[in-house]
Amino acid sequence: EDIPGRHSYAKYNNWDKIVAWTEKMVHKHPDMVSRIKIGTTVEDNPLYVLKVGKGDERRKAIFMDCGIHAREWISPAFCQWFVYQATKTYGKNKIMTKLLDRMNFYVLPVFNVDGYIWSWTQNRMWRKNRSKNQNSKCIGTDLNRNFNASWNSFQNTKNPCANIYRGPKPESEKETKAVTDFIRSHLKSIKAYITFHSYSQMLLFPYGYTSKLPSNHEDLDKVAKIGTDVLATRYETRYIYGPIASTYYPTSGSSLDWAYNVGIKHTFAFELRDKGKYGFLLPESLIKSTCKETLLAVKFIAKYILKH
Ligand code: ING
Ligand code: ZN
Repeated sequence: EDIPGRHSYAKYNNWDKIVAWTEKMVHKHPDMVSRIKIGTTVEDNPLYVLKVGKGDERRKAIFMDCGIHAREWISPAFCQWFVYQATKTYGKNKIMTKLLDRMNFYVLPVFNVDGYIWSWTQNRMWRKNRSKNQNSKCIGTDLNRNFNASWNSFQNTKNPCANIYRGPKPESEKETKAVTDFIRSHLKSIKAYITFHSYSQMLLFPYGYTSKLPSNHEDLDKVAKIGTDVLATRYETRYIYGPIASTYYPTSGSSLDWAYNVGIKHTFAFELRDKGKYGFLLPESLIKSTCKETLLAVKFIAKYILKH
């Protein structure tokens, strides 16, 4: 189904195509997919979460977000692939059927909508959202430094012109607030939080703001080890895994640490392909293979959550 100008899972889709795609998924699978508007962005675009699953709201759930950073286009591509594969393989694939019968997935396909549009139309390498900053000509807050998780502790996020600007206060951004409000109001059911970035081929877990290890470190480490092994079975793509601060770099105000600290004990961040050859400009020819291998790891994590 690769028709020029149309939505395709083998291509990067712009925001308009993704919106139309969310409508199509609900229309095609009304018993399995529903669309929830969780808020709006600074530029008044809608923030849509797709609820995927057969179960009612009380079932266990996993929250997944893609596209918190504008230029990481493979990330929204994965969220679309996930919803597509979930609906397509339900009733055929044993594991997927079990997962969707017993739990719900809340999928936010594009977190940073305004930034994503900007990356498509003005500046491919844009990362932040598009909010105006007081006393600065520089635009945008890094949504992944804007969460209330040791927000004030790292000086390098203070400059509005920096790519990792934390914003004037925690949850200052409409996008952050919409996501935290949604998660807080579903805390009883949400048992895992998974956020998708690119690039580096890593599977990360808390903490980013301290080198201390969370109480269930061994558990997280085990899930990440098996998850990355499972991912590699498909195309031998190697991921490294570990706590953010020691595996990647120290970070404050991230969604991952915030979600962990509000009580979601299984939180993971994927840094998808590649390791830098193309970086953020991962060619469209690599979308499907990247999504297929990643789906294996996500299904493994979901199975684990269902069991524990
Ligand atoms: N990397 C992430 C960043 O925000 C990360 C790494 C992920 C940090 C999860 C904290 C939590 O810096 C990219 N490429 O954006
Ligand atoms: Zn990122």
